[in-house]
Amino acid sequence: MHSFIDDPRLPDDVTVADLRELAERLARAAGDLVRTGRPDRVEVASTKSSATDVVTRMDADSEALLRREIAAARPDDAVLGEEDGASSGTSGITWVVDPIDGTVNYLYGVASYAVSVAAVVGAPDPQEWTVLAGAVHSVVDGRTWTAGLGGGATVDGRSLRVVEPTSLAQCLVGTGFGYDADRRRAQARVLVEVLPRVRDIRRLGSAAIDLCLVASGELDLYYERGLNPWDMAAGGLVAQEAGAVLTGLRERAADHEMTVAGASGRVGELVRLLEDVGADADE
Ligand code: LIP
Repeated sequence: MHSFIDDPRLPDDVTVADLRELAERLARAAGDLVRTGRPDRVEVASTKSSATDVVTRMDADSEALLRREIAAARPDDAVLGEEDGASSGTSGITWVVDPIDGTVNYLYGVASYAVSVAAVVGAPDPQEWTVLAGAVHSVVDGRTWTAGLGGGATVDGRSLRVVEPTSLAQCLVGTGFGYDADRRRAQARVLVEVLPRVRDIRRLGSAAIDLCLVASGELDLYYERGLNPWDMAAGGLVAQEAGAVLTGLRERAADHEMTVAGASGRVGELVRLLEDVGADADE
């Protein structure tokens, strides 16, 4: 297993454990803001890729807090955030943050939304970077998943290890849908093929939490097309460090085209099914 203790990309002044502790502190601090600052009626501040791809004032405030805290703790690091994009750094470490993952759930008050914080080296290309540490803080129930590369995964300090279900038909599978109508139509077509072959489907609305639920055994598998790097950077490491496989389709790594996560045997079955039904296309 690669040791980042002697990796030249890791600055001398920090360890993976340090980054993991900071990621947890950052995710919890932003989560506290999101929790305590949620108004009775949340307003849409703006939209992005479609009229349903919403941004709230709290998305912006949460990311601003994350950026302030990162600048205070590690001023030479870069940041890539969902709302304010990329800011440069000189240390080689980039913080990849989603200030509220599950924004529509936050807007409606549905209890599945999180703050996701990851530290990577090798940015800006997600296909080239390595996630060193991550934390996902579930705002409503207060749980926090963390992971460090080679250091395992925990939820609220409890170590996690995925268990292999006996068959695909026994698997509880999480998924999600995009904001574009044509993509949603294609995703529904894929769902028609997946649903009868698995135990059941859960569409919980936050990729970061979905990936962490795979790590903690509350989902057996997860797949989604169209994730952004900040949706999956921290949760993907948590899943991997809990023993799950994180992959794309057709020998690709997990990326915007497709992300699949779960115990190795069952992931292979789901990957083959998704490939057969063309789940990495919007036709
Ligand atoms: C969300 C993802 C979720 C997906 C939603 C949305 P956001 O991210 O975490 O998995 O199904 O459509 O993209 O937009 O709330 O940060």
